[in-house]
Amino acid sequence: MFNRNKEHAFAPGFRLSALDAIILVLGLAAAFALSLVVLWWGFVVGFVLMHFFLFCNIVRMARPLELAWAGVFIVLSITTVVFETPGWSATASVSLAATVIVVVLQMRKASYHGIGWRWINPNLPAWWEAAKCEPNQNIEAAGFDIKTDRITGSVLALALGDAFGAPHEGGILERAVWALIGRQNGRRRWTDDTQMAIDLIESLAACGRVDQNDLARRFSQSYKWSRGYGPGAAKILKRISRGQSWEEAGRTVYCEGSFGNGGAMRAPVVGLFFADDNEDYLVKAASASAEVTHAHPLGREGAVLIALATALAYNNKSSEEIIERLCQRVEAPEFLSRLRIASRWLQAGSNAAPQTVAAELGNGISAVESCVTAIYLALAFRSSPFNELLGFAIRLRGDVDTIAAMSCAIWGAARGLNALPQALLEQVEQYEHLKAVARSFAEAVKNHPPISGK
Ligand code: R7I
Ligand code: MG
Ligand code: MG
Repeated sequence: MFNRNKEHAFAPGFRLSALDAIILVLGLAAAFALSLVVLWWGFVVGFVLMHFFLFCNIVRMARPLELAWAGVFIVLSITTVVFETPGWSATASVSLAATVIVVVLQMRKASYHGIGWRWINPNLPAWWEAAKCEPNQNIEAAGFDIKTDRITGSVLALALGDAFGAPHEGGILERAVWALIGRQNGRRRWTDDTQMAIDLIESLAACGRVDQNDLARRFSQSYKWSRGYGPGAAKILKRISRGQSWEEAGRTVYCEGSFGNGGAMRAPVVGLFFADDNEDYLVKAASASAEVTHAHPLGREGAVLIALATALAYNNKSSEEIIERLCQRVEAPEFLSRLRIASRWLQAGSNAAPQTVAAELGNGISAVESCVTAIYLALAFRSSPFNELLGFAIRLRGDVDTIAAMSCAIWGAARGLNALPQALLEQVEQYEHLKAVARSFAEAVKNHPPISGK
């Protein structure tokens, strides 16, 4: 059985020790030799040996399920030997049915760590980390709080993607500026992406809904040029600070409002907050949260896609279903064509190169050129370690902080806090404060009254 003791290394997947190999080889030789004497002797030894291999090495079965299977097989074998009923073929058939049942039961467990665990149980690292911290507790029985894990994981992953992506964002000038101001007390500085996500978290927790006036006030009060806001967003927020309404300010810089990705980069927070609510309501809330600074239909639709993808990932929907639901929701053909490409790549399991992703899906500062890219990355790396996702987002170039923030937030909603590398988290500016914000947000999400429609 999977050992939760922290002294043991995390080593899921197929396993074969030298002793296992010796037992298998000798056992098979013995089965062959016995079958030459009495056929069913050889059958019994070979059948048991194959199950030993399946349970211990392939599926890594828990002891109680192994014993249950062995009980069925032993009872049938004894009655076959003593009373010649039900016979060896019935014994084999019933035992094989029992094999299927115990394997399925094992694969449904939060601790499943046999072959294919990355696809079957992608939350295993989170379970392992949690179990490792509390070796004396039975995490499954204690009800591992997956909601808190995923909400805090998503928020902190957003900040990680932002802080680690920021030094790579934009052209040579932006990178030179960041080289000068990108550290805060030796830790990695985060940018507008994280600041606006915090503002949105605090507003949602205080108001229980998207309150655009409250949001405009918080966004404008938090504004600091050194967080690297987009030029249009910076102007809008300064105008709001000077007393202009957000409705007016948002349309004076760009007449239809901004189509930048600034509305989408904070939208994972909306997806988490309304993940258990009516989907139409979530969509309206995401659009309204973006409208305060990004009134353009494409700016708002980018936010809707990111919020919905986060909510679906949080609810453990398959990557196929997530893309399908987004395709059904989306209105702008610019997003739809990119979603179709992402869907094709995901279905084919093809690992598109960073240059191909940048060329076909985009790596720019507009919502159209970044939102589907972020969704694709989160899903393509869903079962991979966090560092692989972050590394790919950096190699993609362009608007790295924002694409990393959005994709990491969606990834974090699926994989949870315990899948995030602690060593990286501790390098992020104000990590302890961010963790406290994420934790109290998780409580606010879990406690807000359900919204069934509107
Ligand atoms: O969208 P926004 O808040 O930018 C966010 C980005 C993220 O990468 C952050 O990390 C930060 O670095 O900036 O900022 P906006 O200024 O609203 O939009 C970004 C850019 O999109 C603008 O500077 C414009 O170049 C472009 N843009 C538009 N161009 C023409 N017409 C946005 N809307 C328009 C438009 O209507
Ligand atoms: Mg930024
Ligand atoms: Mg950016």
